Parts: sequence; C-alpha cells; structure tokens
Amino acid sequence: MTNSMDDIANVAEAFFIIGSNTTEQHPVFGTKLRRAIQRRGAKLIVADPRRIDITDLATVHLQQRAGTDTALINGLMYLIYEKGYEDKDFIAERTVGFDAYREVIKDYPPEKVSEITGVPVALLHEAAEIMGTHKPMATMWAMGITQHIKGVRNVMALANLQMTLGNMGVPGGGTNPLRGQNNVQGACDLGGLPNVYPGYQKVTDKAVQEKFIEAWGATANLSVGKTLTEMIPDVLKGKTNALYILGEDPVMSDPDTKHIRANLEACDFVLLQEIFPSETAVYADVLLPGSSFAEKTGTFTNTERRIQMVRQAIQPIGDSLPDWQITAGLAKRMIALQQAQGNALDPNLSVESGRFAGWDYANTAEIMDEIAALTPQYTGVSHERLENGERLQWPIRDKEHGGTPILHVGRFAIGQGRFMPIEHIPPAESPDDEYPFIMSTGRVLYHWHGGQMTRRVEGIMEVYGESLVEINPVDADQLDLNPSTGSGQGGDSRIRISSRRGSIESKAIITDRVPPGMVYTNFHFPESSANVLTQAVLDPVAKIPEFKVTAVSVEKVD
Ligand SMILES: Nc1nc2c(c(=O)[nH]1)N[C@H]1C(S)=C(S)[C@@H](COP(=O)(O)OP(=O)(O)OC[C@H]3O[C@@H](n4cnc5c(=O)[nH]c(N)nc54)[C@H](O)[C@@H]3O)O[C@H]1N2
Ligand SMILES: Nc1nc2c(c(=O)[nH]1)N[C@H]1C(S)=C(S)[C@@H](COP(=O)(O)OP(=O)(O)OC[C@H]3O[C@@H](n4cnc5c(=O)[nH]c(N)nc54)[C@H](O)[C@@H]3O)O[C@H]1N2
Ligand SMILES: [Mo]
Repeated sequence: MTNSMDDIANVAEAFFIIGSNTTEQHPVFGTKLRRAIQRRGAKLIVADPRRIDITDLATVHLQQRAGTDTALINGLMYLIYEKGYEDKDFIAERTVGFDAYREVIKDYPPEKVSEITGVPVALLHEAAEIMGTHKPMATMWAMGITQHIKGVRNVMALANLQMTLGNMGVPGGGTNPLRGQNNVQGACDLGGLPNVYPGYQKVTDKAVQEKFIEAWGATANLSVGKTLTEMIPDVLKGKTNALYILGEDPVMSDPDTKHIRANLEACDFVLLQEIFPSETAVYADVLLPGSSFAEKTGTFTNTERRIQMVRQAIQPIGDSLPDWQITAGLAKRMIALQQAQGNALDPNLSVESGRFAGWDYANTAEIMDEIAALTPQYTGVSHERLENGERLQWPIRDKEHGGTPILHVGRFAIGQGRFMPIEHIPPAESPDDEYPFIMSTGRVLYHWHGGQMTRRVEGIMEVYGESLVEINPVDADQLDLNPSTGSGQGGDSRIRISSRRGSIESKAIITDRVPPGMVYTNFHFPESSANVLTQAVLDPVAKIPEFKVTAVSVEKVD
C-alpha cells in the first residue's frame, strides 16, 4: 500500500474498492473502513461482480462482468474528464505520458463501457461524480483485478485514475493493494521474486551484482529466475529437475491441478518443508518439518509496509525447526559437499569464510542486521528498535529515521508518475454453448487457501465443513435445484461443474451474491477444489494465473 490503514480510514472522503472482498478477506482493515463509512459518512464505491458483504455499505455498487475491469476504469475516467474533474496541476507538475493515455480514454464512452461491463450508464455517471467531488479518495484492490491475464494492466489503469484525480502522496489517498498473506510483503521485500535481490535491486544490474557478491562472498546468479507458475510446468518440458517447496501447497493452489500433479509426479526430486503433510506431500521424496509461526521469533511485514515482531510462544513441536534453521543447515551441507568434491565455486564460499556466506547466524536478530546492511528500505531496522515498540513502516533510512507512513509525497519514487495507455482486452476464456457459465474463484471467511490449517480446526469445520458453490436463484431454477430441502441454504442440491480441464462435484448454495450466469467456487477442499477447473494462462508480466475467469458448465447431480 502506498498509504496506511489509519490515514485511509481517518482522512479519505471516499473509498474505491475494486476486486477485494475486504471484510471477509482483510477483516482488520475491513472493520476500520466499515467504521469510517458508518461513523463519519465516507462514501464507498465497490466494483465487484458479486454482492459481497461490504456492498451493503456502498453508495454505488458497480456489478461488472468478471474480467472487464480495464474497460470499467477507463469508462470512469472518460466521465471524469468530461466533467473536468481531473487535477490539472498534479497532472502537469508530477506526471508524464498524459497525451497518449488521454487518446485511449476517448475510446471508452459510457454506452460502450456499459455494453462491455454490463454496468448501467447511470451508475457509471454516479460513480464518476463521487470520485470527482470527494477528494482525497483511496483506491483499494486485491486479487479480483490482479488474477487475470491483464492483471498488470488493471493495476496500471488504477494508477492512471489516482494520478488523474491527484490522489497520490496525500493522506487518505493512494493506490493500495491489500496484501494477502501475513508476510507476502516481507517476502517480496527480501527478494522472494525471480528478478530482484532484497530491496527490489535488479539481478541484472552490474553494481547490484557486485554488492551481493562482495557481501555474500558468493558467485551470484546473474540471470532472472523463474516464477512459481513457470517452475512446476517446466518439469514436463525437461527444464526443471528438482523442486524445493517451502510452505506452499501447489496441488491445491496452482491452476489446472491435473497438470500440476503430472509435473510433480515426473519430477526427479521433490523436497517439501511443511508443518503438515499436505496434498502436495504425497509427491515429496523428502519431507522436512518446519515450525509454525507460534514456535519461532522473527518479523512479518504487513500490507502497509509495517515491520512487526513475532515472538516465539511455544517450543518447536517434535523434531521441527524454524524454517531458517533448516534452510541454513541445508546450505551449509551443500557448501561442505561441494568443497569435499573439490568444486567450491568461489574460494570465499566456505562455512569458515564469515557470517554472510557461512550461514552461521546465531538468531534472527543477526539475520535482520544483514537485511539492514543490504536492503535500502530496511536500513534503519533492528530487532532492538522493534522490541522497544517502535512502529516502523519502510523505507526506514537510518537508525534514527521513524519510517514512512505514506509513499510518493511531493514526488514519485521514480521521479515523475507515468500515465500508461491501457486498452481493454477480453479474458482468455469466455462463456460459449458448451461452457455457458463464468466461474470465479476465491476464498471464504472461514478457511485459508488449501485448508491444511483451517480444516484441522473442529469449530471451523462445524461452521463451514464442506465446499459450497454459489449459484444464482435464476440458474438454480433452470437446473431444477431444490432450495427447500436439506439443511444448508442450497438445500441438499449437488452440482457438477466442468471446464475444459476437468470436473468437480460440490454442494450448491443458492444466493444472489452471484449474478445469473456466474458461479463462485473456492479451493479450500481437495475433493472439490476450484483449481481442477482453472486454466494455467498467465499475465505476461506478473505471470499470475487467470484464477478469476473460467468458462464452465453446471449440471445437477442426482
Ligand atoms: N479468510 C481468509 N482470508 C484471506 C485468505 C484466505 O485464504 N482466507 N487469503 C489471503 C490472501 S493470500 C489473499 S491474496 C487475499 C485475497 O483477498 P481478496 O482478493 O479480497 O479475496 P478473493 O476471495 O480472492 O476475491 C476477491 C474479490 O474479487 C471479486 N472478483 C471476482 N472476479 C472479479 C473481476 O473480474 N473483477 C473484479 N473487480 N472483482 C472480481 C470476488 O467477487 C471477490 O469479492 O485474502 C487474504 N485473506
Ligand atoms: N483458484 C484459485 N487459486 C488460487 C487463488 C485464488 O484466488 N483462486 N489465490 C492464489 C493466492 S493469492 C495465493 S496466496 C495462493 C496460496 O497458495 P499456498 O501458499 O500454496 O496455500 P496455503 O494453503 O496457504 O499453503 C501454505 C502451506 O504452508 C504451510 N505452512 C504454514 N505455516 C508454515 C510455516 O511456518 N513453515 C512452513 N514450512 N510451512 C508452513 C501450511 O501447512 C500450508 O500447507 O493460492 C493461489 N491460488
Ligand atoms: Mo495471496
């Protein structure tokens, strides 16, 4: 997030939530937003194909067809310019690329946008009016707009919107992706991406390479690596021979499960580091027991770039170890093995050669010192400061600096903000005669992804113990599903959902949360996981799969 949860909740005149089920999937922030709307009358615009909980509080709910967000956002900007709501000073002083972008927007008049998105013209006007007259407005999004072949385009379109309105670098504004996992922000910050070292320092940059070769005493890998969505399918292409999987359950979470299983099956060596024997564990040659968050000390970096201390509460269970100790142990053994075989790639690369290359950390505070030394955003961070209760949001320039709650104040990190001309493109699959429904996938409040953790909790299983697929009453009628028998809201109707990749069966929940023609499935239960149906088509830049749009057929199961 460019901004902080508190400045958004306290200052924004309006919120634009697009593609995020904020109250169910981000409940802490969701609660703050709910309060701001109820207590101080902040306006809310929600753009989501489903009627999620927070739409009850919305002034306007734009219920666009899944996969039409770029057209929707461009259409709103068309109207913002028509009414002269743009921030001319901001555009002139802080941005470049305006003219080419402005030309593209002229192609998105409301009638055309309404046809693509299914959103009535009057609602487009109403939303543009709120955006133009309520500043600052904070824009929030999550997987609803990124898990598409045009995920990056959607995000750029939102950046265009916020620059147009001058809502950048101010409290209550900003472009705010709501990060999903507790530490996904931290994992990205520290180099968990294939093209960067810690601190988003490019692997292809010569000066950066030298910095890390020097610090780690190691021969650095100088080329861009592969993303998760490329590594596993590369097994069957003969380009991946071994996988070290750490805290991921790809059999549940990657698109096109059948294909994932075939790749894992064919892989020469699969090493899995887990806290539970997951669905992926059956393919593991070796299973290493990691300790869970409660058994170790370290930090998580949350969605607003805040680095937070997490302290060990209990001793590691059984033979498990904190993940960093397992990884360090593996690294040391591999270095020793290379040396024994006379293959050390670099004379400095030895267990004795010093802390960084030797992996000889005494504790996670020492790891944080190394992070601070090498990662520009984390320069001022130490466990000591966090233990003293300092609330630090990166960038933290030095040991005295108090952190940065809002990014891009006065100027963008890259200098001038760049408008990008973004055209709408359709999703990879659209409904047709054979597969007439759009399936979208995501989460429910009660479960976490593949469900390894939440399906082990009795209380949760009592409330939500099996997969439920949302289907509209109009479609339920046509399929002759019976809402009145059985226990749940969908009665005991079972449906079979099929795509070009496979088929699952699930109980149906009949609800107008989804519009006619759309079903909503989750991937929390192995026996009816959405990913049996999804397709491994990727955004060309981010390589994120199109989890949010799949063409499917739906039948009643007797
Ligand atoms: N309880 C719980 N909370 C979680 C998680 C969990 O597993 N369980 N996972 C965490 C993680 S890692 C993540 S990434 C986040 C995800 O958080 P979110 O992205 O907020 O959640 P999703 O369920 O993926 O669905 C996003 C929303 O996108 C909408 N949507 C579907 N298709 C489209 C479309 O084409 N356009 C638009 N605009 N919207 C669309 C859906 O209706 C849904 O409301 O949640 C985090 N929080
Ligand atoms: N169809 C569809 N698929 C999706 C999505 C979607 O919206 N739709 N969303 C995608 C998104 S945004 C995400 S983030 C992914 C999530 O995909 P995954 O990360 O594969 O899902 P999780 O179930 O969270 O898997 C994490 C595993 O880590 C283990 N674990 C937990 N704590 C620890 C620990 O401290 N150490 C170790 N070693 N292991 C631990 C858990 O037991 C669990 O099995 O799913 C993606 N897949
Ligand atoms: Mo996620």
